[in-house]
Amino acid sequence: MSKPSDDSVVVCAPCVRARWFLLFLLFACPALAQPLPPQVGGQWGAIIDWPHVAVSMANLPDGRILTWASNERDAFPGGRPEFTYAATWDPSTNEFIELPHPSHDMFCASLVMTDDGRVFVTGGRNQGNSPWTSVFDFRDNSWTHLENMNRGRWYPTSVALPTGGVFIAVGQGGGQFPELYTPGSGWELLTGIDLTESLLSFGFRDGTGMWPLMQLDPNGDVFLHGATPGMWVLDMAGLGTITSAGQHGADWFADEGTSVVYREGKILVAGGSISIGNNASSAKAMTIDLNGPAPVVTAVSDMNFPRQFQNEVILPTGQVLVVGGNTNGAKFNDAAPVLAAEMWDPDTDTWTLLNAQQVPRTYHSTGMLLTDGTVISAGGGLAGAGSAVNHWDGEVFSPPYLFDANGDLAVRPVIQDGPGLMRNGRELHLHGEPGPRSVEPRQDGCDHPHDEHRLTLPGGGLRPGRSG
Ligand SMILES: [Cu+2]
Repeated sequence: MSKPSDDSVVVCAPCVRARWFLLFLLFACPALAQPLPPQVGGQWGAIIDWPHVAVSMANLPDGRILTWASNERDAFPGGRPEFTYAATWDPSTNEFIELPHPSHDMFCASLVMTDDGRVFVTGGRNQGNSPWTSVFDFRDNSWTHLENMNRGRWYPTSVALPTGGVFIAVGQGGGQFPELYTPGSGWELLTGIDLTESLLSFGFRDGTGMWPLMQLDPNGDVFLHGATPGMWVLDMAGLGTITSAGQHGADWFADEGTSVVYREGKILVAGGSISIGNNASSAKAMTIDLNGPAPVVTAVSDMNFPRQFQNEVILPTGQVLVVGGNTNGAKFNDAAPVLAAEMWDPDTDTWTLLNAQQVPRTYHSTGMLLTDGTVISAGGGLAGAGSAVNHWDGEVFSPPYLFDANGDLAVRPVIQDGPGLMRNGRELHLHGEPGPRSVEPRQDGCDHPHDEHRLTLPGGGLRPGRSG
């Protein structure tokens, strides 16, 4: 008997509602969650107490994770002395080292990793929109001030450039001109790049002009792709130029959604709001391919859940893991969290539902890949003392690839030798057992989730397992 065609299936509104209700029971309601086997749905670990609400997070070259909150561990009052509660966490020992910044409140600053492994932090807010620039050096656990930016910036987006410089744009107080940091010569306003038409004309409502979605393109330029309707290429040469690359045409508003470079020159944008006027979350996603003469935008499958404030993590397999977020799009609000993780496969354009975490990870939550192939999902809140939406904790997720067909921990491949240092554009040679074909030499910063980069190497995926 032939299979009925798709259009022979009548989908009624109550059926759709019933499907959503079942999904909710299975994945959004922890008391009723039916965990999938670990080789199918991954596995969440125990709750790890954290010394503050981890609003910002960076991974360090030695495997530790650096996080921070603001001038309080669970709040961000203005007008205080400049100070930030910060700490490193070592996943291998579960040891925290408190490393507060004594003179820069990095609350909702922007951060990137420089190619020497330092965390480069710009802006924030306390005594006003902050012009401060700080770097954290993992080698001696030090915070150091660099030269101030020309403008104070709160909620800016910064992009690390292959030249070693850092680009930064907008943020509250930042105005229409971005800035370029050049090692040795400091910050310069790029007055050739006026962001009025692309960003500021849309106002700062719902963060439209803050945390713009920006990624490095294959030419070393900055590609601006939202959350406003236009796409733009920003060239740093001289005082900079901005060139329109058309409209992405998305019929949703990706503000407070996520943008990640999942392959060379290919961006995945997912979630955010339904529209500028409707802040409820969207399940929609699209890819933007920057490898040709013009950006190619493709609508891809919807996520299983609408999400906003979620975190996306590029896995060593090249798949994209999505954790947390909420469906109502409300800030400082855990009324409608999405607890189930899901994973997008770029080869098949499918979103696979995974097991549910215990704690809502909504506004001000963070997530990142760890060096052993697991993922940390932490934070959420910073809503003031006693607030139920403050989450001073994190959870580690072991993706399905860490398990064998029986659900036991898989055998971990061993890299036998390789270079201690890898430079942009150079070949990397590794020898390993049982023959890894690609690695994940990435470093990230994550705050309000919007930037993550993956250096893709030709070949398949290294499939790590957990040792011990
Ligand atoms: Cu914030």
